[in-house]
Amino acid sequence: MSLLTAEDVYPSRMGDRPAILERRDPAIYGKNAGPLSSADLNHYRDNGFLLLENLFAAAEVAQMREDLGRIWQHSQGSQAPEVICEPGSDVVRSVFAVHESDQAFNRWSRDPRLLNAARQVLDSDVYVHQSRINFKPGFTGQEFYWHSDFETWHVEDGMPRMRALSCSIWLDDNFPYNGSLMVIPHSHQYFVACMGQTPKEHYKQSLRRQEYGVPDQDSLRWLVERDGILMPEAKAGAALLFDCNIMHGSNSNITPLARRNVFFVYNSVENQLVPPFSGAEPRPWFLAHRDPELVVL
Ligand code: 6CS
Ligand code: FE
Repeated sequence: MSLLTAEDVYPSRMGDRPAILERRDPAIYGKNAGPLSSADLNHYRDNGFLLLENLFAAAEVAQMREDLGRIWQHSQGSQAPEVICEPGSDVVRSVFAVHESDQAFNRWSRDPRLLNAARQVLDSDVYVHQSRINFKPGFTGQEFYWHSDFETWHVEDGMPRMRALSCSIWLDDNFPYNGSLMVIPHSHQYFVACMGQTPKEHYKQSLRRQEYGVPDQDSLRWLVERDGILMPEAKAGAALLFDCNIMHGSNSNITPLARRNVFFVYNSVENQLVPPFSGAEPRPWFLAHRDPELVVL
């Protein structure tokens, strides 16, 4: 595929009318052997996500919490652009590119349990498109409004097709009441084209609270009327694999119970980024890895 001629098969933020388009890519790319069973693959294909309970042992969760604690400490008061604070406060919300800045998270991002699952679903070698820690602390952790990650990665980063998989590793028990992730099952089969032009350097605002690239209410209603909303629940140590285009979001966390997670996005090497479909400058390295820095895992 030439970088100059990549066709925009998922136009979004082009006008003043939303639209729901059919997905034009498979969700499961091959029938390869790997850690996921055919029942797992079918569940992922039909629903757009797969919950792997107890993927990480208690000792690994304890180690990852320690690694995360170190990042939390370093990020306090940091002016680094990878550190994102909650809207309207200086509480740290997310830290991006931890697989680059921290050796321990670099190792976790290469964990064969995750990599082999990603390779199996995407049927190719993969690299880390984005990594982040979401802290969602007790009392102060704010919501993430409904969105498809792919919509942003396509418009703002130039990810051409839906051939990426996110993996969220849960470092706390996820209950219905501590700001856990909600997904609309099957929504990955539709692309909700959003309204409005993307402002310059939108990411500086959107990572605290997103305003562009958010779906309209009628489209959300349509998706939820068809397939409802699910909130996967599991103990710390679970990992949730989810398609890059599934519609998801989460409520704020007013409980005392943190909901920390580590998030790695694996993209197929056959789906490398092209210039953003918005026509704007690409977002910075810590949000979207581009050639020539690509490290195939
Ligand atoms: O803008 C992004 O790339 C990120 N924003 C959200 C709300 N979710 C996915 C991704 O980490
Ligand atoms: Fe997201």
